[in-house]
Amino acid sequence: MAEIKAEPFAFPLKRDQLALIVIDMQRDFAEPGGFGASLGNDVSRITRIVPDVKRLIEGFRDAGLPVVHTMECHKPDFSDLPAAKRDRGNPALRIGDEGPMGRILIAGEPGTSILPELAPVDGEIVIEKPGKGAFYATELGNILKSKDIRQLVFAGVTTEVCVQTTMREANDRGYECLLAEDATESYFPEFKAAAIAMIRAQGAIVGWTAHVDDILEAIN
Ligand code: C5J
Repeated sequence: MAEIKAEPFAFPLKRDQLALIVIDMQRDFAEPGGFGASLGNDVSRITRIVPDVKRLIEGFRDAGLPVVHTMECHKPDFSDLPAAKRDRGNPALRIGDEGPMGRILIAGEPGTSILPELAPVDGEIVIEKPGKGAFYATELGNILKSKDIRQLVFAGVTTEVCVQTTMREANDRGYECLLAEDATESYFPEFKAAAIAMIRAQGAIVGWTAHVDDILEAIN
């Protein structure tokens, strides 16, 4: 059987059931003036993974495999933004406030868009999600079901928040999940390391982790 070199053991690859999910590679998390920076984070940590995320996306495109992009964002009238989320933390700019790249994490604003280097191409699925998990209040589950996708490779940010939440949602829904270690990042290196350890602990209790090179070698 085909496999991807992974931890804690090889990932059993079913190529015709595989898709890539790229979580929230948005300007608001990666550029000065966005949401991540307004929370006091060093956003340069996020931009450093862009070349590896790009290689992974291009590898899936070359292999003819589906690529799904997610964007964390809310409706301009806040109807999908609970007060508990807007009020959380102590940011210089809250979700919905006007910043240098438009209203923070609001659909259609410049800062909410995906980084231009990683922008979706025609035919790729883009999921706008109001939660941390990409299955909550979106069509993602139905879309994957309609394409008979059963295995998911994950990339994007941040490892311990939206990436890990979506992996856990996917695991509970029966998907086999693999995190691309060098194509995900956190503002906190210790949280990234902990999330990776948690995901693959206890015999891949949430999923597997692997390097981009090993994933690309297996799918192409
Ligand atoms: C956060 C995300 N960290 N995409 N969002 O607020 O992980």
